[in-house]
Amino acid sequence: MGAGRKALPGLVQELVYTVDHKKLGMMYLGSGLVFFMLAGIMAVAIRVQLAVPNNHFLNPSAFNQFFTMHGTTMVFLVGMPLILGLANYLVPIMIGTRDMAFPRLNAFGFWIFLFSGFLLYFSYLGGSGVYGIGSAPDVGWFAYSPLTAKAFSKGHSTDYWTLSLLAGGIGSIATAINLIATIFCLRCRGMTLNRMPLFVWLNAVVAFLIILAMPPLSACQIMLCLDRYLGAKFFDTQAGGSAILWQHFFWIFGHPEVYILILPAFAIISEVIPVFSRKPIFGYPIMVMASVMIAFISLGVWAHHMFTVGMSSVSNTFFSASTFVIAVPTGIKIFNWIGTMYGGKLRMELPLLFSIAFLFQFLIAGLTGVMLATTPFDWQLNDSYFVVAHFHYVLVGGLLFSIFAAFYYWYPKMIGRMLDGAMGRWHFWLFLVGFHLTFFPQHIMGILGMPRRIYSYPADRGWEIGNLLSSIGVIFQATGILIFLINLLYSYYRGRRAGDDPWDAWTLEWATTSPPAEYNFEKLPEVHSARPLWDLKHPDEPDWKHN
Ligand code: HEM
Ligand SMILES: [Cu+2]
Repeated sequence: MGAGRKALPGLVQELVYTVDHKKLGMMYLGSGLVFFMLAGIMAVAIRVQLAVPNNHFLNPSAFNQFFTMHGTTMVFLVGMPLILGLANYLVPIMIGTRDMAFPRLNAFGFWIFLFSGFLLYFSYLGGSGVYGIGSAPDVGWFAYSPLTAKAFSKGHSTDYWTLSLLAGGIGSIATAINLIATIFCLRCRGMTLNRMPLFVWLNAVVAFLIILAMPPLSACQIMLCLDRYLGAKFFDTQAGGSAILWQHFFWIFGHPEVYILILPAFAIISEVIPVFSRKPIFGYPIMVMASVMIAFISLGVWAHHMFTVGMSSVSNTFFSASTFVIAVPTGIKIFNWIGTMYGGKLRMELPLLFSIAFLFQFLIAGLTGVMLATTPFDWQLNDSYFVVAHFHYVLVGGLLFSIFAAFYYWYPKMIGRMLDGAMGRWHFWLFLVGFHLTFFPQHIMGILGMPRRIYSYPADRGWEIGNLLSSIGVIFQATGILIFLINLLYSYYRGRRAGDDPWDAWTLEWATTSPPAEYNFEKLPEVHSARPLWDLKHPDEPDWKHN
């Protein structure tokens, strides 16, 4: 970057050939942002359609395609690349090494992710019969059987969806294996497991979760292909198959997937809060243990998505109870983050602002989650807008807010310039207000009985005000995002120079230049505590004296 910018063909060639974890990390982040814009535009279209009763802005089939593509894109093409991009970029530098364990596998992981994204969007070109617009997947992001059967899903849109997820799963498993090998084999001297930044710990846990949760997804995609192409009958109830089988496979993946997306958010928050409170993280070993517990328990709660399919009451009770249990380690974490801030010298910079909003919003998401885990409550509100509100508090209020924190925190490292603070504050406040305006009323609309995925609604149900507010909120959110994107570009050229360590932070990525050199460190570092840079800056009072 900086002075020696390359001409476009040179740059493209460099990116296509690269196996450098930093470039691949930024390519993940860049493509994640592009897909984020696509999925965002679809979200806006959905909300315009639902803003007023009896609306005809979209036609019903376009509506079905939009919410399917929005959900699928956000989970697999926005959430996944943004978290994997950050992990790719940061993990090797944070553990003081020069690259991932398998750089070529790393490039493979990125390209197959991008391929899976193209595959999903090519569906718009491959119509049923005529090749035209209007044939994207429309079976919802969890694609329940029997909607995906040949009889109900003609043409190839569902095939694109299946193959895209299959490819994406292979890519994320490859990257997860790579992260595990990197974290467990390539740490610099002195970086024992209990000195690793929590960011690295949590990404290790996420990598294990990916390896455990993705194969069931791939398995059920393969079964669906067999059903659709070779006349297998896995999910065909009329031929002795089981529609519920799909749901079990899907949610054995789908629930841990939520944690695959939210543990990296925890990882980001766990780096930001200490640095901006000027205190080490409170209860480091407990944080690690709680993360491992969360991962374990998350593998055993999948059927809380299935309380209404008619499982036995023993199953319902088991899955309800196991879901409650997960609130314990999560609660511990929230206490520890607050404990870290408590009595600290808080610097209200943007990374901390987004982190505090995260804490508040994730708490609400957790509470509505516990409510939904209560079987009779879920019988009432399953597939209502209450659920839409809940999962957006997790995914937007949790994941997305923490990703913004990450951008403000690490952009200076990646680009060498600070993001503009004034634009950052506009982004923060507009997005905060818009987010709550959009998703808070959806709790109430759900309680008033509004089902999710309806194309339109009559005017006499009492849902009008909620829906209108919800759609107005989207305008705020979109404006905030627009300012953020402009900021990313503007600061790339005009931002204040960052220097190596603009936040006076403690982990190794701040020990190298901004942006880091090709090989990260000229001489690999050696660490003596969990805060190596603190030790350097305070030779009289280093951390390692105390532990
Ligand atoms: C990272 C951010 C986001 C993620 C991960 C996400 C994820 C999802 C998912 C998984 C669905 C379910 C789709 C389905 O029911 O088939 C969904 C639906 C929806 N999302 Fe998002 N979303 C995000 C951001 C947004 C934003 C910013 C908005 C509004 C501006 C939005 C509005 C909607 C709407 C209106 C639906 C349809 C609900 C329904 O009727 O089922 N989403 N989203
Ligand atoms: Cu779940």
